[in-house]
Order: sequence, then C-alpha cells, then structure tokens
Amino acid sequence: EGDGEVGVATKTRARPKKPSQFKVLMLNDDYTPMEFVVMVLKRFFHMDMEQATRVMLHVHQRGVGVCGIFPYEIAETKVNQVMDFARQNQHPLQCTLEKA
Ligand code: NFA
Repeated sequence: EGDGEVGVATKTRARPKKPSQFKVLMLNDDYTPMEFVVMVLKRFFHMDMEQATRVMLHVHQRGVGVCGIFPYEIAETKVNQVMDFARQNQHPLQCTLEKA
C-alpha cells in the first residue's frame, strides 16, 4: 500500500476503539446511615430524592447496586469521590468498578 503497510494492519490501525463502559457499584454495610447514602447518590450521581432512595434501599436489601454506567475515567473519578467523601465523614461506605 501507499504507506508501506499491509492492508490488514492499516485497517485495524485506522479504526478507533469504542470507549469501554464501567458500572459504578455500591456495596451495603451495617454502619453507613441511609440518609448519608441518599446524599451521596444525589450529590455524585445527580439522582433526585425518589431515585436515590430507591437505589439506596436496593443496595441495603440486596447487598449491591448500580449507581450508574460511565466511561472508565469518569467511573473511576466517581468511585474516588464517593470513597473520599465517606472517609471524611467516617463512614465505611464502599464503591467499586465493574466492566459493563
Ligand atoms: N445498611 C445501612 C444501614 O442499615 C444502609 C446502607 C445502604 C449502607 C446502602 C450502605 C449502602 N444503615
């Protein structure tokens, strides 16, 4: 080909990858107050009171729940923001990432 590459390599190189999406999961614990979890969901995931309460109760009852699905860098930032905010308030609330 014109640039000296083989056809297969050229086509592969030219096609950008679709950015991977990641779920931000919230885990239940016995100590973080329900009101604090609702505040976190409103503050960092832009949920209204009804949505935030529904997700919080889901996590409380089932052990884990999805806060949202984002590109990797945004998902990781959200996890860090939630964990930092929980730590600052001395709550053990945990969030993790999972490939969507
Ligand atoms: N299980 C916590 C309680 O009973 C509430 C909670 C919900 C914590 C969701 C973490 C996540 N206070």
